[in-house]
Amino acid sequence: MCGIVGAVAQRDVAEILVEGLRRLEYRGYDSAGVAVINNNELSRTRRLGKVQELAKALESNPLNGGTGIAHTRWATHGEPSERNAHPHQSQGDIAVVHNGIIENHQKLRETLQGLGYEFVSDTDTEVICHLVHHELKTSDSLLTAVQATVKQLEGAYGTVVIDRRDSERMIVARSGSPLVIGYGLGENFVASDQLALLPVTRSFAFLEEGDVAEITRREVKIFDVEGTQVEREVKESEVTHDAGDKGEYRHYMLKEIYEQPMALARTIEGRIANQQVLDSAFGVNAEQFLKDIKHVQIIACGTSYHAAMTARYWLEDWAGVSCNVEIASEFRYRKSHLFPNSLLVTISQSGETADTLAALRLAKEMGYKATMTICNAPGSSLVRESDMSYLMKAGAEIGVASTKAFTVQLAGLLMLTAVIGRHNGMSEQMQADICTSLASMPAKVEQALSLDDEIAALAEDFADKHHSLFLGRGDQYPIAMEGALKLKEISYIHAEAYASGELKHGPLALIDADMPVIVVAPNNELLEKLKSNVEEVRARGGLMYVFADKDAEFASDDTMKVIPVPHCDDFMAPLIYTIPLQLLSYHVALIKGTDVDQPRNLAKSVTVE
Ligand code: HGA
Repeated sequence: MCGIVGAVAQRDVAEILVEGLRRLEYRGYDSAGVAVINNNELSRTRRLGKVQELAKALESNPLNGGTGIAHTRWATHGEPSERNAHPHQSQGDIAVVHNGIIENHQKLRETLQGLGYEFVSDTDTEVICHLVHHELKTSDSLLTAVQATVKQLEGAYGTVVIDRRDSERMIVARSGSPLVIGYGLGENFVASDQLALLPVTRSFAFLEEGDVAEITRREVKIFDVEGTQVEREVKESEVTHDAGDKGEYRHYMLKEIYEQPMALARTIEGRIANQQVLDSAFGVNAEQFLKDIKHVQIIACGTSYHAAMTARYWLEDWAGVSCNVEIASEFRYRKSHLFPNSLLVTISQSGETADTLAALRLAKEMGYKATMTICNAPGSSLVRESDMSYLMKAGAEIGVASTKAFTVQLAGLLMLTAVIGRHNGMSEQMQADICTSLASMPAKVEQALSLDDEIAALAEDFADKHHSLFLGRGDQYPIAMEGALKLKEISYIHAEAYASGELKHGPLALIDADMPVIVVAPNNELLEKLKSNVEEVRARGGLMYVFADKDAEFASDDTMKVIPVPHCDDFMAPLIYTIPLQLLSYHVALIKGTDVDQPRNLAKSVTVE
């Protein structure tokens, strides 16, 4: 969330900074701003709204200067407004951008006000720039002033500080919110994600928790939490897919929905041999970690949580281990019980999800036998801090509503089921069947995508609706949850998901002709039970949209539209039934005219708790 970009160069950097913000905009888009130092003066431009508004302002009034910082915001403290947009300033000397939340901001604000500092925004961030300004009165450098400042901050921050009187450097600090340094030729950069800097460099070093760094054109000095100078490995970026471009697609979300066959094929490739999923899919030492696992605890948020919920059915049904799934923000703040031989699995597209990362750190303290992450970002904090990682090869996901990351997570979790199953006596036949299913997923997803036109027509029915209900059973229940989440995220239609056996325990009361009911109905062992639930809805005048296997024998009539989904096996069914639900939410959002890629109030890569 929120995007940070900073640069120290000999050339003017404003354009580089704004291009960086464009690439990070999906992480926050309520306001944007840039500040540069020119001839020892700070100039700043901020705008409410998207980066495009900032770019327009800079076109008419360009900013010159070789040292600068920029930010695209997802507000946590203070409404989205120009006044609250970053960079924030102190006394016209110091400028600061910040991702995260300063939890003790109120107390610091009062202290600083007592010292004569006047606050002009409602943000927690503003305390940082005044504190740095104050500390500079007794520090010998900007670096030491920032080091003294961060010692007083509670909460989370990725922050970049510049001082107009010292225009050759920027000081950056990380605690709980990621920052990456980009090394150029005679110029250096910082950003909250390497994606922002790909046009200017491919050499990156990730800061670790507690690091403070001093960046000049020629040099980067990094200090750890104790203040000791340290080296952080500089690596060439593995990001091959430059996601800056939507290509022929109208939205990133649609592009990413259509990329799923390719993303799945890439992710599965090289991870199966002799009809078995290789332990090495989860890292070099995975076999040693995985062989005695008897319990799996999965932690995730949002869409990743739905992938985890699906995997719980698989791990318990097929791999013979017990499995609990919990939302990260709940897990981290309660006492949970550690079962013997437990594996902790985190799932996160970005690898930086603040709650999930905190849950991982807690689990390590608790003594889990091993930790694993399923993640789409190779250098991310979750990957670096876990014993094992399953790297999804989905490519950058820019649409705020996750699509391809979800289906690739499901493929990874099915692979994990096969590997843990093998260590717990899963038959060779079942392992081979899973491998066959994995190999045929890309083609089957392609078939499901051909439902696009039919679903676009169906979406018209939803344009005037305010509520909807999604139903599924077994491992399709989390798919119903994911379908409901997609619809609410991008079309703002209230959508709830229920395990259909629960209908009679309450939600049936909601059924009427204004409440469309979406049902996912593969031809599995729960089909007859599901059919009874469908009849319960029909008997109460509900309007249903049933995504069903052609052999499931549902027929369209006045109260029910049946959309035939390509026949598929049980291993891939949750993944395949996800596709039409993604398309449905996309087309409903198009009709409603909402901002598909950047829905209101949301942002990608949730780096605040
Ligand atoms: N707390 C700061 C930064 C918010 C943020 O990092 N969002 O992802 C603010 O509200 O401006």
